[in-house]
Amino acid sequence: MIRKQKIPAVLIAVFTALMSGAPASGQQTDAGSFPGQKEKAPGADQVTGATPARRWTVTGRAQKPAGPAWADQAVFYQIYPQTFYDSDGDGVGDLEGIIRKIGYVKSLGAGAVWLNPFYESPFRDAGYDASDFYKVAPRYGTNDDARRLFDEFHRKGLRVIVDYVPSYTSIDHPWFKASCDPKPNRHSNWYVWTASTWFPGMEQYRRASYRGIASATACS
Ligand SMILES: [Ca+2]
Repeated sequence: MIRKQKIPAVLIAVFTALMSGAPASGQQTDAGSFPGQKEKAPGADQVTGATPARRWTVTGRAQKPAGPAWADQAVFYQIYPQTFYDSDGDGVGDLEGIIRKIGYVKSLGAGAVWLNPFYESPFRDAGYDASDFYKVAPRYGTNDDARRLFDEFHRKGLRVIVDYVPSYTSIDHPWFKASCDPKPNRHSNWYVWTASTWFPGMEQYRRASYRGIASATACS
């Protein structure tokens, strides 16, 4: 059986709080519905964490979080490192390639760039499945390259935001591996452990996701 969407419980609680302004945990939010959901059984949209005392409700709604004023009017240029510019000819875009194209990005009128994930990852999910948030994936370069990239963008007057998704990690991340351990430890409840991540009304998405996917076990 596929283990899907292993979400660090602590982090998703924080994320939920940031998005909704609600307390980080231990409080129910208003129930909502998912796209395509025609009817909802009572309590069907509740996600229960690893301990009964910690419960969250996924509403499908979010409020715009507070952010810097400049972001409201900024023109962003999105860069997915892998397919942007390959500086060394190995077939994969890289941070050095991005650095070399800063002038091009600025010439387009952009005032900021949004960098998709460039962290260490097994790349089973386009790099969003980070296995180390503190290390640049070797295919993209080094941590020093990242520092130089930020410095160069700033030197040319462009802002940089990074795509950091703390509510999701690779199954190769040490936190997840520790959470798999049946022996209780500090990471045991960092992920939502459930028999199914699907809710009533989401059958169409479940069928689409499972189509053509072989069975796998995340904890092995
Ligand atoms: Ca390259």
